[in-house]
Amino acid sequence: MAPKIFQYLNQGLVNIVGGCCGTTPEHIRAFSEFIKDARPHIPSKPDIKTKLSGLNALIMDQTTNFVNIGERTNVAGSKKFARLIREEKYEEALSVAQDQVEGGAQIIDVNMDDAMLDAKKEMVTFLNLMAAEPDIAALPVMVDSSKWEVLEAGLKCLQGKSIVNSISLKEGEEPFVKQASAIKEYGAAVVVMAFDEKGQADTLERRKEICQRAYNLLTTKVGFPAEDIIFDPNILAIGTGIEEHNNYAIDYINVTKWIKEHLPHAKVSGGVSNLSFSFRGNNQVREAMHAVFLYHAIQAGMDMGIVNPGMLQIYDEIPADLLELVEDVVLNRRPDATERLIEKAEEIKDQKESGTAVKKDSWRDNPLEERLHHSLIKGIPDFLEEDLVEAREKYEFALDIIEQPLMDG
Ligand code: THG
Repeated sequence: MAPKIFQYLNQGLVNIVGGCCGTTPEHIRAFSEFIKDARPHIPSKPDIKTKLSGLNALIMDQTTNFVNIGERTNVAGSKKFARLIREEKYEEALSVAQDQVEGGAQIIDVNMDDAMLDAKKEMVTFLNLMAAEPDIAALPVMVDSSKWEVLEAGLKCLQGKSIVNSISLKEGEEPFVKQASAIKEYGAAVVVMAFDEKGQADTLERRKEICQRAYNLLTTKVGFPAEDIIFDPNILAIGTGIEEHNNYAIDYINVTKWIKEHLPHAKVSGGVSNLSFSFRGNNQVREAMHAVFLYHAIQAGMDMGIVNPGMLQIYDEIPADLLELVEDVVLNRRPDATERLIEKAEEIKDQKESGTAVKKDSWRDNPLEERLHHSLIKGIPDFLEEDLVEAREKYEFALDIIEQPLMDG
């Protein structure tokens, strides 16, 4: 036994050698001969990476591309989701999360802030339901609320390593430090908004100033791991017709570059759909704006973003004329950029209205059995009622439906 242990010692793998039932003083004496000059195992230095998780790990390093955070499970950001929560249709509300997973979301943002809802109660209910769906529970969760008690209630439900969205210096340093310490204790990462006692940062300088101050407080006073800090330097609406807003996207892109250079290991995120609020109702233009913005922001170092994952346009597929107009607005390239894009948006809208109806989910055109399989496998309850009525006509006994198409699925 002693020579066997010696092999491990030589490879530097061993911390402690001892005996168990069956080892006698003679064994221990033989071991101690071998280990006289041995050195204990030296643990390798952990590499500093942002590590998040649900049931699966999401480790961010040089090989990770931009990380999509699903925005749709937000009562303030989706009329449909808000209605489902208000009506307590949780099964269907879960399918909103499921759709985002299928659409490519790698993190799920959940927000229940609504004056008509008990946000804390809804957060706890929904997070617990999400935890029971394997595809959804695989992902890290971003608890999104402006209320600390909601964030903390959320943290208590979550397994793995989640993200708190968000804290800021809005109310000064004391609550900021206190909340950050609690988040560290819970083992979560944190989104820090560029907001302080004076308000929301809307220039490049203000963004830098607040991010630097928050970073210093977190890394020195709180001892927060720098790789668990995610800055959100405010993606604000552009193309609003107000001149002061024209440089918002550029400022965000520039502060992103600055954060990556000056605040080691910190990550950069943002709510991408905010950018196009003034083009609400025109998704083609909105998606083109998001694609152009992300194209430049990711090059500047943006690591992750809250997006509608199923609706991400590809930069290279934007029609050339639209691309030029959108790029003029996003990059603030000419004073009449907004007017020109509005004109184009009207034109696109008119074309749409004279066109045919939007295409529905194509899997709904498949035969009955395949639709049942799809619903079952993906956990989509929305069409079960109509499909089961059809199945009851086709199959003689209800049990046959279970034993055949459902079991096959
Ligand atoms: N930073 C951080 N967190 C955030 C934001 C941010 N959380 C919320 C928000 N901003 C990001 N989420 C959304 C979600 C949806 C939309 C915008 C931002 C959105 N929704 C459609 C709209 O309003 O037109 C809704 C359409 C519908 O009802 O389906 O655009 O910046 N840290």
